[in-house]
Amino acid sequence: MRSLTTVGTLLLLSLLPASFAVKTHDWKTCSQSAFCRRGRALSERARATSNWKSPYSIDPASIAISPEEASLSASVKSSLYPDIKFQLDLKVHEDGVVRVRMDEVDGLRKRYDEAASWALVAEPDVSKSIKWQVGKKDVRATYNGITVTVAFEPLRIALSRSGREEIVLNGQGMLHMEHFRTKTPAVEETPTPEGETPPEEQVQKVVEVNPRAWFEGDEDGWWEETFSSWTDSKPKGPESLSLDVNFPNHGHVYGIPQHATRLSLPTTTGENPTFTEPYRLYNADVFEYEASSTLSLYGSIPLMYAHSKHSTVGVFHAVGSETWIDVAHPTEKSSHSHWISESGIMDVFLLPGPTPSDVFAQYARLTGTPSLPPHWSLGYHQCRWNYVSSDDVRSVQKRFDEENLPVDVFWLDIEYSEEHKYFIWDKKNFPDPVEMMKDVEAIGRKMVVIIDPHLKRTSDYPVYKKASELEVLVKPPSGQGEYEGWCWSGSSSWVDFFNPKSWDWWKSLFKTTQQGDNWSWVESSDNVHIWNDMNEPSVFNGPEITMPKDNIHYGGWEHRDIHNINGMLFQNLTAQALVARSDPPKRPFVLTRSFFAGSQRISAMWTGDNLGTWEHMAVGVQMVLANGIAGMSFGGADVGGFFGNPEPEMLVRWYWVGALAPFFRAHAHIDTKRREPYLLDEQYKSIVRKVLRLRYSMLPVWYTAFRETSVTGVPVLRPQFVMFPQDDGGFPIDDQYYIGSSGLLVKPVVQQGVTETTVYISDREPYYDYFTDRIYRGEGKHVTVPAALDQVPLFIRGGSIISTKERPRRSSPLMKSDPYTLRVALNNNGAAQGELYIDDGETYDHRKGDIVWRSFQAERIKGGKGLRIASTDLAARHPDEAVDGVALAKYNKKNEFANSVSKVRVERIIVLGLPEKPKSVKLEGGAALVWEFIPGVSAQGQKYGGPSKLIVKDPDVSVVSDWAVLVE
Ligand code: NBV
Repeated sequence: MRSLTTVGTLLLLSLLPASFAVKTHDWKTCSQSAFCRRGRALSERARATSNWKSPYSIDPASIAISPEEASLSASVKSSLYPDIKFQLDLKVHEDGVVRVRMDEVDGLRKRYDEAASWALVAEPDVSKSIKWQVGKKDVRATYNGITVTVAFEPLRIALSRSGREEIVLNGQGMLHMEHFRTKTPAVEETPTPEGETPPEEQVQKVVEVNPRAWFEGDEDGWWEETFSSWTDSKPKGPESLSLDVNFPNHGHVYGIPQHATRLSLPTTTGENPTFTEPYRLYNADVFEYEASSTLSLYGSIPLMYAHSKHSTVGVFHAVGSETWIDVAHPTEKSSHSHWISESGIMDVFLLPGPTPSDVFAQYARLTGTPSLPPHWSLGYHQCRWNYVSSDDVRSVQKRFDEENLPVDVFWLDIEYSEEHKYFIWDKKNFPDPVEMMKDVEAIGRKMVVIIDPHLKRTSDYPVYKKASELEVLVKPPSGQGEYEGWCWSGSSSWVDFFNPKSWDWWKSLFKTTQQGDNWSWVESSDNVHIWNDMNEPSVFNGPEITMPKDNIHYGGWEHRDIHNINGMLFQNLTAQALVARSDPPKRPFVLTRSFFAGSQRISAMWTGDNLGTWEHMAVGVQMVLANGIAGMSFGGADVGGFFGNPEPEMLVRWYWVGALAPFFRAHAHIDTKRREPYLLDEQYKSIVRKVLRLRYSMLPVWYTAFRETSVTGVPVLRPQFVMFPQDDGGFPIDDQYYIGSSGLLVKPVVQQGVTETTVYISDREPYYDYFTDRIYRGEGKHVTVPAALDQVPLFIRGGSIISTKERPRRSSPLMKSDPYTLRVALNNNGAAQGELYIDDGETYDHRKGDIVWRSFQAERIKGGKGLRIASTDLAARHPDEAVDGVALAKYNKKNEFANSVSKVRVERIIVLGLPEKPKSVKLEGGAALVWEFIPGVSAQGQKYGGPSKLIVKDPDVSVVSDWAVLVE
């Protein structure tokens, strides 16, 4: 059964301009983008000219150093434009990060300089102890083994450690900040009467106002640019910024998501590049995107890491405009990159590392850590475009329950709304939304409902009407009135969230109780959370399916200046609205498609409209890793693939992939066949049930990993180079990863017909198969492991203690009082450790110290062969350690939450790898315990050995108290 609105959507899908069926030719290549073309022309000329030298230099006499702080400023000139002034500012932050800003001074216009104010969590503290020393040829600052050197002529900025250059700006001389100019009067505008020559001063003026450096060629796309049928009016003229960023001693670069490509970024220039186009950062709704490409996707994070055995460093450029980045590896051990942005100042942060954790912490101090998500949002999410009625939702829920398939969240896509007027229920199909939500909430489940940013332009839509009255809609190039574009709702306008006048109003919309005369979403519930789609923004009839760059935002800025930041503001205000909705506030869940640096503070993301193909399944894993190391830890790809009808084998594999990703949601296009797991034949359904149960049993692991990233910024999913930064065998590996600090290693299977696969093991520790306990050892090698459809290669690294909850339930809130199982996987020294974090999972009480944070430690008993397994209070040891980015005011050992779970016990302890059968197992200072011992299987004659296994049954110890079990 399809609703009327659904039919409307299908009609719209078929009516969309042919260009909506986007293929790569619908997206600009670098040579079709004038500023990218100019940037690449510059790099080509620089490379082709043997004595190429940057025209930019510092006037040493202009150097000013702040006496209190490590900040320095200097005038910069380009020999090609002696009359144009630039200013360079450098600051060394408390944590050693270096900020490099450059802007034009006294220019004809102002460059956009607010990207950092949206990305940064706060203005960073500048070091008070580091001093700059001015020399004849350069000025430098030295601290912690690092030297930052700013050479005067040509301008060159280098960060070195122990004498080795780690990051170099303008080392290849490709810095070029296009200054503002006056448009050359067109001949038609000032016609010279026939027979007369133009007055001398007019010719003079034209030449003077618009000089051109020899490498700039003609005025290529300076004042207007046409792509396909769209013309960008470019009223400000050329204002792009080109900069080379080199890593002379690092063979791998990672980051700059989002692209469908390998984690270690393949080359785009140099000899035999993998790709011919630069990586593009320009938030875009790319229909049926390719599984291997440098093409822009929905989100942009201008952050690149460089890695080698000796260090990890990073570069973050706070720029919100379209940016193209070329990558080359001139040698195996060095990397070059060339960044070309359309507008904005230079605002580059050099992150000195030297370890991956240091570099993540440095980036997190700038842009924030991922916020701790509500616990339920780590459960399984069931989505589809669309569940078409409230009864449809109810029957889907019923089928999940009948089949004992756990699920936490049901989602509603755009067809719940009347004529795609978001918030407004289509009452024909959803006559009782509040009742429907209550039915879903009965066992603690939640709903997520979509709110897109396009507002239908009709006065009977209260949301559009109010936005129009408040004059908070994005304006067309004239700066007057409302920009009108085409999206799901037909003729639409978009709120300009850069306008502070929109903020309180947007927040008020989500109130579930009537607010005076103002419209708010009373037909909702505090248990409804939000999905923000199409926020690149996607505009069906706009250039490259987005907003024209010459549209006008608050403050008179053009859309071009803020395009990549735009989606984050929508996501941010929506999350704030959910927080403001209830008192006391609950943690919001917002899923966003578009994102920017800083989005991790606000919400989860997904990789958009993937295809139901094995290639997409594989690249999805790589994309989730790449987004994760750039801050967006809470990510996942649509399970099953958005487009297409995956065969059962593929769907099952995709469930394994999703269950081992931070965000786990199945989703499907409106034209696909229904594919909820209960529809599968029994042989596949039972595997998916096992997968879902695995996910739910591991929720303690996921939540604990999220606590850590919310404090340190170290990503939840950790690729090999992050775990083993000195093992170069792991640097290119992006098809396996570790979950937080848990010691769990995952190798998702993303190929058809596979019964075994290989996994790379870097270190000397034993790796225990999660399901069979078998031991694998690698030490720098790939080992073959079984991988039939009903299993996934998942291993516990020796030395880890994993906490799980093993009782199958229908939703995660039902698991609150369930007991824990601890798996102690001993390392080569016979020891192990792990941790567990719990809080109420919904409110902000954890920021008041209402938490349980335990350490589990297994250590050999001194002098003997025995083992002591102990639980101690980690929070008590670190009472002032930040949780969720906010310092704990006071950790209260007897806090209310801890009391509420004091009866939750550990029901089983499994110890893997004991050298021999113990004589006794007892509680320290207490009773003997019941246990079973299964001896190890020798590796002899077999492919792999299995460890011994001790199962301690119901030690009856509380998860919140200190205890120790003695194995002797
Ligand atoms: O809202 C409809 C879809 C949604 O299901 C999908 O997840 C988004 O990525 N949306 C895109 C718009 C239509 C895509 C063809």
